[in-house]
Amino acid sequence: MLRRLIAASCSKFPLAYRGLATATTPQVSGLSGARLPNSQSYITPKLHFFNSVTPDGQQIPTYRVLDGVGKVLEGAKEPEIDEVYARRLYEHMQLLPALDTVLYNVQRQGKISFYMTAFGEEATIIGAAAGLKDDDEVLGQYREMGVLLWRGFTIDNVMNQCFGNEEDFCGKGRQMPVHLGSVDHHFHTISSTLGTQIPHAAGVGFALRRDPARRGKNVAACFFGEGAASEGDFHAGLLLASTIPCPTVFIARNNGFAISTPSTEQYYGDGIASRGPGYGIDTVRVDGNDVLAVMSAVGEARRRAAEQGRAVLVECMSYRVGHHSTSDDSFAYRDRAEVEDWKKVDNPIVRFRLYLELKGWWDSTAEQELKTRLRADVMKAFKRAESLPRAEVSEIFTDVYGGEMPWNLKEQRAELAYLLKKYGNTWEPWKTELSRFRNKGEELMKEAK
Ligand SMILES: Cc1ncc(C[n+]2csc(CCOP(=O)(O)OP(=O)(O)O)c2C)c(N)n1
Ligand SMILES: [Mg+2]
Repeated sequence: MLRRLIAASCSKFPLAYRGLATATTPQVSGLSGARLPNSQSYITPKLHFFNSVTPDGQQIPTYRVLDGVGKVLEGAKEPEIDEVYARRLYEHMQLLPALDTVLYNVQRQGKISFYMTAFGEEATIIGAAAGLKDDDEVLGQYREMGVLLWRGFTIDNVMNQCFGNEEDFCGKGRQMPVHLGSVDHHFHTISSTLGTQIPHAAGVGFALRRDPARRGKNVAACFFGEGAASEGDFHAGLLLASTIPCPTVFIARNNGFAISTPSTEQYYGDGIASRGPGYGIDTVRVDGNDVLAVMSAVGEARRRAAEQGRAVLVECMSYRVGHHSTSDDSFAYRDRAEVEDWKKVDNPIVRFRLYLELKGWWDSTAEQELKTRLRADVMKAFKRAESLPRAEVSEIFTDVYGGEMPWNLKEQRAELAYLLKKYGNTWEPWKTELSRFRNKGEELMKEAK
């Protein structure tokens, strides 16, 4: 009878209760070796509470390849990369602060509305980018511009998006700066509503698994901060990805802060990594300031995810050296000295440079040349982006819906056309604003009735 009941419930709930279908006849008794009906848990007479996923009750260890001065740790497996590849990693790590420094200041001058830096997280972001395949689908949070740059997204593309000019192919100026996206680079458009990308990434992984052309070849890679992991969407996403299951690599950037809230106030357990085993997900914690460790861990995570069609979780430990965004002053909630110490004591860029120097692949001349070149490239792109007009005003109504424009947008478009015709050439504030757009709103004015 019990068996028939189990079989009936299995056919109703084929996914979540699949484990029941294979369970042997339940033997709930005090005998050793007995099993409960829906679990492989063994029976014990000892009353034992636990609060750790490690057998010895210690915190989950942190995987590292390089020590603090760029030497390979004894017993660590050094990734097989040649000089060209190692320099490419380093140049991309250096490109991030080159862009961040200029764009942060450009925002301060009022030329762009907003900006977010990746100071301190260069190894996490570039290492993860290198561990993935360039056509894996990436769903980022907002600090992962480096993944796009690694995939060939240009400095001009970044500048155009931040200025929202007519060459901003990510969103034609309709998104805030750093809310990047590119179909060609398999990088889904950023939505900074925290956590939303996490269940989406489970769905993207599922879609990849269902596509015969990409099954076993590609994974979805989902980045999020330890703060975003406090959202319900984190739990929904991981549960979904583990039960369906989906080839999704979840990459937690644990940088110590969610704006002013320190990570210690985001969780009481052992970071984000301890949650993976709760969902039956293979998990690893990595030194996020060690680019080689991140690259190896994410590389192995993606291999497992693609091969097994299952989710994997990687927690990268780092420290957010910059302010949260241009809307934040982090010295209101942390000591300046703490930040200065982190920059010196564990700087991901310096650590990797020391590794390159030990290999004989880098020296101070190369360093100087790189910094000069990057600065020149960034400044050139900045000046160009600043000089370009915004897209036509009418673009505000395009691209959200496919097919015919819905009636409410048609109405709004007609109303704006009427207002532009009435005030656009006479009222000074509108005139000035319109001068920044291609064709100064004329294409809409012509439609005015
Ligand atoms: C749903 C939601 N709640 C609050 C915010 C405001 N907010 C923006 S970023 C942020 C902190 C996120 O911290 P974390 O996930 O650790 O990422 P980090 O900024 O450290 O990279 C908060 C609270 C938001 N964008 N979305
Ligand atoms: Mg954070």
